Amino acid sequence: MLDAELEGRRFIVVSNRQPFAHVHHKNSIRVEKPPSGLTLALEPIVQATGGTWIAAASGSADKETTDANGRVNPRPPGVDYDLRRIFLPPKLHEDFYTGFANSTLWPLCHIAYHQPRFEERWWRAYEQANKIFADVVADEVNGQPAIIFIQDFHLALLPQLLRERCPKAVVAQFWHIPWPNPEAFRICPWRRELLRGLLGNHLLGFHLPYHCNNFMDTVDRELQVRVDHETNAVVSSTGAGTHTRTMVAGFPMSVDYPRIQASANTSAARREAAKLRRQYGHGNRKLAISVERLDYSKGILERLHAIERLFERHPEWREQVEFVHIATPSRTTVRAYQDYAHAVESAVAGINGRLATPGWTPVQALHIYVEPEQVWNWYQAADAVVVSSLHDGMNLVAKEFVAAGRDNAVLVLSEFTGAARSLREAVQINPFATDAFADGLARALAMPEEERRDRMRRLRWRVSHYDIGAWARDLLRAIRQREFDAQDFAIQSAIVSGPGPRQPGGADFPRGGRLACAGSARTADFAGD
Ligand code: GDG
Repeated sequence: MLDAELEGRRFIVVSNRQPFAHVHHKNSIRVEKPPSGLTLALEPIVQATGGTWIAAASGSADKETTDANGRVNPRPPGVDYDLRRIFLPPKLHEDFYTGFANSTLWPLCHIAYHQPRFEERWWRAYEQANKIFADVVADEVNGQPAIIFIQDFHLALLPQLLRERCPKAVVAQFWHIPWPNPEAFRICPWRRELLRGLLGNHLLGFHLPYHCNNFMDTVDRELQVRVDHETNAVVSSTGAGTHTRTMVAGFPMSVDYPRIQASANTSAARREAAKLRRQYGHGNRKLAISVERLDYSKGILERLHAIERLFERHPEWREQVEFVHIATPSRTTVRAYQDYAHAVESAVAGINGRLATPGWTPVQALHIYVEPEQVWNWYQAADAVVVSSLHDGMNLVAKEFVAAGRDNAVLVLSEFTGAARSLREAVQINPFATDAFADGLARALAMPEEERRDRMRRLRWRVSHYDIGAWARDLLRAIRQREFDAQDFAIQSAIVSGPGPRQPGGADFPRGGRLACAGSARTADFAGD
């Protein structure tokens, strides 16, 4: 199905994070997959297209498992695509990844109450790392037609660097995190460089039309470009009378619904889920869980406050529910993440110290990495999953739970996630409003069986009708459409007055008018984002 959209061209995914790492374990080497929604969701697409994935190395045994051309060789069993690794010098990687990506761009875009830091040295490393990625991608493409699909905020400069070096390629990028409003973004000293880098894309995707609008408002404010709201495109001059056109569109990302559902419904998975319920819910208590990277944007402290408030305002739930929070350590080299992990540990200890009784621990914290299949078993075991993000581009945990959870389980979901736009049958909460959050938890726990089943049935319909396959197809179709439009654009420009932007209302986007390309139009039909 996806092959048809590619029409024989190579499909190259570029991200900082690799889909798997090789690590030394005792006396052998094992393959590890990162706790990343991005790689988990994209892997089946690269697998289905037999494409190539280019990413930074991260595992202790990556060198030994990579050949002289940078490719993982041999491929691990079950991997049907090439992984080409980039080995960034350690200091450069630290300044690029720990510094500019995670301590500058991540807080800047999430507006999540951690002040972004702007260090000149980190910025230089970010530029340098993007250039190294550009060298490797250009070498891989080798002047041939290809679709280059760049991921996320680590590689904002890469599209522009590739435009000249890969003239036959289509360059597209998906930005997995929110795009803030222009006022928030303008504090970044290198905002114009970042925006120019992103306008090297033929197609730039966000999860929500809301983020697209923020992005277009930002370029409108910061650069001398023409923002065409009619066709959702930004036309920028590249000098010498030539122009580039970047289509901006919303594609709400989703999950591999059939695979997750099938995995969580095997008899082995059900047995494991029952075991988890016996172990953590003691068979008769409700079991409410959370799954996330240990990250301040996920609102873990806010959730812990609400849980404590639940037991104050609704004491009938004492000894009747256990909260298990699975938070896999993340970005542990970033100071803010180290401090946050300590704050979470001490908040958990505080709640348990104040409320635990013999045989009942209100909150159990598992700060460990769990295999993906076991994460899905946890969803199957849970009576409720609680997602409390302060701001989240999408949040795939919510959608995974809908795929893997029981028919009578409840989703409690922060209204500040992208997922909340479509998952309307979740119990939606504001993580900042502790009392109301606590009441939302009580409502979810006390919800009658029939209502729970009805809500879950509707949620399943929404996620299964717009899963990761639909997302990938919509993106590839939009890329195709963008190519046709570019050809049309060149023809018309030549007829009218040589190269130059067309006026709004041209045929760039036949349906035109609203911020909805293939992705968001489908969403309106199927998922309601
Ligand atoms: C970014 C954006 C956007 C978590 N713990 C473990 C584990 N996970 C997996 C989950 C899920 C993924 O990590 C998390 O995905 P999210 O979407 O919830 O959040 P981010 O990691 O922040 O992802 C986000 C996403 O990109 C995709 O565009 O939705 O808004 O911030 O798949 O299951 N997986 C395993 N062990 C764990 O302990 N195996």
